[in-house]
Amino acid sequence: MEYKIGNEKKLKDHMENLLKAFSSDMEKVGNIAELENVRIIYLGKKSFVSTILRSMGSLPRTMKPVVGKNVNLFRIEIEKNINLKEKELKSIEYEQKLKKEVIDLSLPGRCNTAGSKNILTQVVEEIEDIFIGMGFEVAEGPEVETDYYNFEALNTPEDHPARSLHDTFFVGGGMLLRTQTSPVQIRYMEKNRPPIAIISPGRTYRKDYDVSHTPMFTQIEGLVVDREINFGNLKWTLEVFLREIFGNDRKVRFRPHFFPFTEPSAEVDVSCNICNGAGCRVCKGSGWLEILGAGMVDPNLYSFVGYDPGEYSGFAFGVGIERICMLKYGIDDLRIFFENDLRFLKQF
Ligand code: 2NL
Repeated sequence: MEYKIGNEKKLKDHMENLLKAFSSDMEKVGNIAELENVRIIYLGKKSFVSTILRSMGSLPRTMKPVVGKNVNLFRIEIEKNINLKEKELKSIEYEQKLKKEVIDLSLPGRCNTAGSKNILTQVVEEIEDIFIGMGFEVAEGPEVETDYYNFEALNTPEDHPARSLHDTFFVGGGMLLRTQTSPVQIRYMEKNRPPIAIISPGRTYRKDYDVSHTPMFTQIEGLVVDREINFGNLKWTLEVFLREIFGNDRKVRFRPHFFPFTEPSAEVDVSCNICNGAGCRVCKGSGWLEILGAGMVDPNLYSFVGYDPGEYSGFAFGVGIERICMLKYGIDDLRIFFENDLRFLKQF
């Protein structure tokens, strides 16, 4: 935009024309991008304002204050209008954005369902808490075991049915999947001297599959060894445990049994909570539910871990968690614990 400065009148006329053109350009502006174009035309590097201010140095001395004052007023007027317009456009754009992004508060929210612990884990933790409350420690160990820890050190002779290929998963290299968690307790006794009171929860494995057996199941074993531990201590401990888990009104009874690793041994029943002892389908008419196996640790075992059987005695027990869960919650098929059906799992 070439411009020759004449006198003050000519300069003012020119600026008046420019302002008119500016006003009509501004009327056509509909958005920020268009406003930016107008700003470049009237205030940019090649604009009248910039060109004339750049050439101030070459003006006659008398003209300098005149041009400077008028052009600056002109520039301020243009800037004021552009800034006003910018504010206005921004608020319009903001309003439009708000209208477009309107939130419908009546729409249903996105649901994040929280996961939960498997019922078996919940029951294991409940049992752990009961025994921790009685001064027990929780011990854990490997699921892949040696024949020594799973059988030999547990007084299970070579020809015992529990050692047959039928029951045990052998994984090669002389290793097997533990059939109970007692190996954990043998390992614990090797490393610790009495007094000891431990429980060992964990997964165990046997080749079995029907409504009351799965090839993997969860077991908690317990072991107490000290001076003068007797069968009365075992009875009291298990009665406290069973009343805590099944309710205070349940009766507990001990029946003679056999295990290779305890002598004497017992199976322990609680009174049936469904028929209250009268006899029903769940307790098969007996009024009692078989819950766990237990006994006094066979003194032979102490020779494997270096305890003196003349000095120490102890008791041990083993309980299947799936069975506890089934009886506690009235579940009649054990396999459902491992099928990962959310309709089942979500109930707990
Ligand atoms: C059952 C029976 C039982 C044991 C496990 C045990 C462990 C050691 C020494 C002696 Cl280290 N005994 N464990 C004792 C009696 C019974 O489990 O029916 N389990 C489901």
